[in-house]
Amino acid sequence: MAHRPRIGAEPILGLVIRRWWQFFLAAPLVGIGLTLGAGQALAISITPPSGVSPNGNAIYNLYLIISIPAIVVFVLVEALLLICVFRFRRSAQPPGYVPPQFHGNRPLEITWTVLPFLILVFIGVLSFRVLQQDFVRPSNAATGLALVVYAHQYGWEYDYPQGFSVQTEGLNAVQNPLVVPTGTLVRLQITSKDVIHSWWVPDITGKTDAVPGYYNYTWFKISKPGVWRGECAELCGSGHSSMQIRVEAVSPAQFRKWVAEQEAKAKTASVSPASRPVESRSAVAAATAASF
Ligand SMILES: [Cu+2]
Repeated sequence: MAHRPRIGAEPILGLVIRRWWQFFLAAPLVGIGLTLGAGQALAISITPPSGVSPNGNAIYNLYLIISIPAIVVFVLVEALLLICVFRFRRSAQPPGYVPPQFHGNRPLEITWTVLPFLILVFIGVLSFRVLQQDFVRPSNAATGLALVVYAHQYGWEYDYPQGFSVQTEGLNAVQNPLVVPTGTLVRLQITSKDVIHSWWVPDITGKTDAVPGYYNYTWFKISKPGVWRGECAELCGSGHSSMQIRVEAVSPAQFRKWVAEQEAKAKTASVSPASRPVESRSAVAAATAASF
């Protein structure tokens, strides 16, 4: 029988020491409870947003599918660990007890090698299939609106095919959102003017790196009007945390109205659309401009 210390003058501490294993078991549950409670209070979810664009939604579904083997493996491993720790603990065995000695078990070893391998292959294949969809450049015919995005420390510039641009600097993305029409496939051609950044709005799509001298593509097709926020997802300097993104989806009619306003503003300000890549001004730009 294990020796149990007595602390009569300190009943709570004594209780903790006498029932240490119960507290040990309860701690993770209390931790999970506190995390969920705090998450709810702060409106934080343990799952990603379900997505207002097909590719964002595919990432959400991927997360749910991968969670199934992850939770099964977690529960199995933790249960086996706790069973071994408590059931076969030294203090529960007679003095001089030596556990049974095993020297290999081929079926068991093959199983615990092959099974995790198959689970990882399943997760890997599924992840590559879903995530690469984000970076496939949509064809000109499929694209409803082609934008060119320039990242810089610490803001974004969105060049519209109609000849004007929306610029954000740090936190003022709230006043200068990227406005797009609903139900339209929007293609982003993303690059950077200085260091590597990453364009990420979790409700809409995955992360797309903005790399100097290189163009990455992503796309989205937002199903309903609304405003969604995001941020630069690549540590890019001291102002990284302020490099906010705001996307506002409006109906095609409202979008046309907004475009007309921006064109009028651009005319009066006589903004020069310098250093735009060739593609944005070419046939694609003309085609997309004509559609709005
Ligand atoms: Cu950045």
